[in-house]
Amino acid sequence: FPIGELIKQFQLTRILKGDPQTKSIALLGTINQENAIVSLEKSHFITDELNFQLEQLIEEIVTINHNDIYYWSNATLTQNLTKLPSAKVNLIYPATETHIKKYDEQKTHYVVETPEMYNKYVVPYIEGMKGDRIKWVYNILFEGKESETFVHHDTDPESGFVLLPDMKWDTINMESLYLCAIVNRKDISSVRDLNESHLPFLINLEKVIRAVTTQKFPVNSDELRIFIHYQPSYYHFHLHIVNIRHPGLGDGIAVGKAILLEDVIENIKLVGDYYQRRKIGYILGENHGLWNTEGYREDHLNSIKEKI
Ligand code: M7G
Repeated sequence: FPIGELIKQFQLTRILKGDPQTKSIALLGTINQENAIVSLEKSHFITDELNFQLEQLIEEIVTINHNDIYYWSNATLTQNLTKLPSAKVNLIYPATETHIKKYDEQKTHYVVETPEMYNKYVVPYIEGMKGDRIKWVYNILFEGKESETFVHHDTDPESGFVLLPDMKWDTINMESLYLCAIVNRKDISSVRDLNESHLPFLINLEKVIRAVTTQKFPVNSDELRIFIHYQPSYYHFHLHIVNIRHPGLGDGIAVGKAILLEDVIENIKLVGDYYQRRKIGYILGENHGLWNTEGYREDHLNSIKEKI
């Protein structure tokens, strides 16, 4: 597995973003003169492994100070690559401009997208974002990539999908369980494409995901958050399946980005063309391709005018 070799060659260009809340950092650099992004995230505690033996968890400890009944200190923790890893390290190499922009620190805006804005700006944007950018999706669906990790694979071209560990998950800590379901069909780019004709498909998807996930992992059905993103990074229909205890990295689970699958189903049940007719609000970074599309910003400002 070459990631260690690649990381050794990594030459730092600059820090893209650091987040003390998630204890993560994203670095831009080069490997063999090509751009690379390394993201590091410190691991959460795995309590069942430790069995709550504090002395096993703490390797070295030094007092900072104490006052009355209060003590504070710094410590190093026991770590173990297979059972107690100290960090999760992800690499994108070679990284494209789109990747760099996505991981870079940037100002964000709450955009209210009208159906007209969707047709005018988002549809052409989506077309440009297919192809090479979702190669990893087709690798999983049709080329057997990551197949050793599949939790579920139904090859039916209409109703089938793959359920597998998301690259955000360390695959060890159940509290941060994060799976990704990728559908075989290629005709759904985002929630905007979903209507009443998709109801049986979506209902079945949710049912199978819940059944398989709870069978395979020590998690109950009412401990799962199943959602999609709008705007997603990749315009091939997929779902995020996450332990409700996990607040997620960054804004992945925040309103203004995540939409519960159940909400999608219920909304479409009530109004078949709900997602074609309504305005949809979302948080968008200034580096996003849409924000930099001619006319988009003006239309966004017009669409929020009535709210101010
Ligand atoms: P998204 O909502 O399109 O974008 O979700 P986001 O990255 O802004 O959340 C795509 C999901 O697929 C994310 O949760 C990614 O972590 C995950 N993902 C992306 N890639 C490139 C891979 C991959 O190659 N393998 C796996 N297993 N998951 C991936």
